[in-house]
Amino acid sequence: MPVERTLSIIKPDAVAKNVIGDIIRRFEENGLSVIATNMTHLSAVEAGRFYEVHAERPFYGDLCEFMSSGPVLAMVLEGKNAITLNRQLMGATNPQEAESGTIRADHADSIDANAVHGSDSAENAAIEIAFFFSGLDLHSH
Ligand code: IDP
Ligand code: MG
Repeated sequence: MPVERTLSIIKPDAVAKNVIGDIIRRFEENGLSVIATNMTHLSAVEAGRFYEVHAERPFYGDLCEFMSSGPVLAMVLEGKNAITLNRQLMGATNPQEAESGTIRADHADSIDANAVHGSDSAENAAIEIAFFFSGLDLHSH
């Protein structure tokens, strides 16, 4: 399995619930390393740029408002099969459909306030990592 990098975001709902540590523990216990972090509070415009692929979806406005409602923790995760592994640890977008033991099953309240973001492909991981980080900020270990 290839070593990959992926972007994870702990969303405003999970930051507010004080479960940053629990989420990072799951990543580390499953073989992913945190190689960059950035706690930031996105503006609605910045959230809109990040989620531009969803601009035509009916929930886009609500999504941008939610993602700019409080601080988030953006991270780069590195490890074997990191993109798919992170998506597995996250669980389904709708927490009611998320497998038990996943981050969203345990910490998400609804399909919009769903605790975490994770890149869905290698191409999007590269774009999303570059949105938050420069190459100088990535520290493999
Ligand atoms: P993902 O986060 O599991 O990759 P996407 O389909 O890429 O899911 O959607 C991006 C984000 O948009 C979701 O995490 C969720 O916060 C929000 N979202 C997706 N579908 C809906 C919906 O039907 N209603 C409200 N919000 C949604
Ligand atoms: Mg997505």
